Amino acid sequence: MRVLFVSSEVFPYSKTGGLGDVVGSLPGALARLGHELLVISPWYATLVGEPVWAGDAEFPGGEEERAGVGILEAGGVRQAFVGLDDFRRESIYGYADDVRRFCRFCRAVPQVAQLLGFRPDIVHVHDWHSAYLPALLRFGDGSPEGFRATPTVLTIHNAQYQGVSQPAEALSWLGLPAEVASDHILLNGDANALRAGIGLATKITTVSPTYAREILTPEYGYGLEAVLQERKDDLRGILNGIDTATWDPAVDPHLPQPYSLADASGKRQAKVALCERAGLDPARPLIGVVSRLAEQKGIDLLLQAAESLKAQGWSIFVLGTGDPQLEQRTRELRSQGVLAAELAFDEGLAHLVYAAADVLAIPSRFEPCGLSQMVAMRYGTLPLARATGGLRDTIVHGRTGFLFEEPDPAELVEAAAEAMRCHGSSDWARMMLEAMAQDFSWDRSAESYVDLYRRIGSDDD
Ligand code: NHF
Repeated sequence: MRVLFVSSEVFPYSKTGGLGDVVGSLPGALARLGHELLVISPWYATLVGEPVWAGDAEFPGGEEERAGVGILEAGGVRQAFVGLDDFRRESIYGYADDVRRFCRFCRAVPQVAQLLGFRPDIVHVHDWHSAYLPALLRFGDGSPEGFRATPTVLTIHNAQYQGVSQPAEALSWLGLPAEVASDHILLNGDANALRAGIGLATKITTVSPTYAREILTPEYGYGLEAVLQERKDDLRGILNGIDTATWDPAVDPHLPQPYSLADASGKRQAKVALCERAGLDPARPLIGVVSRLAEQKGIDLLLQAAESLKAQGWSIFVLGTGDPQLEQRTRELRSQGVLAAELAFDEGLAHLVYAAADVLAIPSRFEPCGLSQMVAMRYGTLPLARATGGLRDTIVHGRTGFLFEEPDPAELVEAAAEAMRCHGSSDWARMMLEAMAQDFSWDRSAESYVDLYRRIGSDDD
């Protein structure tokens, strides 16, 4: 099958979070199963890599509407990058006109695929940034021949971010007629990209079975629960995998000494290296945090619990950037000696923390899938996590990690106390081995996506 992926992020070219990781590794797994993949993403000023110029794609919407297209090929997957002046900025997101920027990107996508001679059997879009594509393919007047009827899949990586704007503006950015808004785009008076994708994609997936159930409720649906309920029969949770070649302690170049299930002594070396760097005592058990510093991730809960965790005997090391208030609180606790932290986005240091920590804290309020717990387990680091979304689906309490139910610092502290009692015992060693032996590769999930694509193709679902 020919599958077109469309995403705002693709690792290693662009990434702010797990979306980039997933779109960076799932297409390769699909290609290994024999499918033909093209991934289209924006050509940011900050892009990592040097695409080869492939020409200009003209797309509907006025004289000036043309995009420069660059291509690269890696791991059996073709990558196309859409060059628009909108993407020549310092950051990927965070601008008042983000919805307009990604509407324009979506409008260019069919023409970019056409320029490259790629006629997809399936268009697979990810999160709100590309969620207007099903509407554009169906109702837009500029899709190249054959694109209009192409089946679409929308994967929701995070239902909280929806791409909201004024309805009249969205219609003009997309070049769509007004009746499309009332039927498919409006939610509570606003134009909502994710709502449009949910209503119009042929199938919808999200990144874990538990999150697929959770988003049907007001607590996790962020206002989309009713639309999702309507499409319940077309919604499926498929667990993410991780790139097991990148995340492999046996060959990880960021570690002082590689290690594996057979000989985990390099894990100790990693801990010594991190503790030296951070001024921590390597004899104490270590809780690591590698996360966006955001309310979603429950970082506020961790910071509230930090003193009690320290009193239990833990050291804490936090790596991440994000919400200025959470960054400030982290700095305060660091200056009080409660924890160590680096407020940075540092891929190499993240590898070291995954290896060095005894426990990785993931106290998320919601977690569509979560990748860090899978990485942690592969590195023999036991997750200490809130039982939600993909965390619930991938961690077995008392066997491969420690789970707590409510997003409450007291519950986090209690679960950490259980982990502390277990630490150093033969149970701990057994848990580490079981965690390291888990298979979080993409192979199984990639097959689930192929199964979904096939069902759409054969119309028997
Ligand atoms: O793993 C990739 C990621 C998820 O839980 C994560 C999230 C955003 O919040 O699917 O997307």
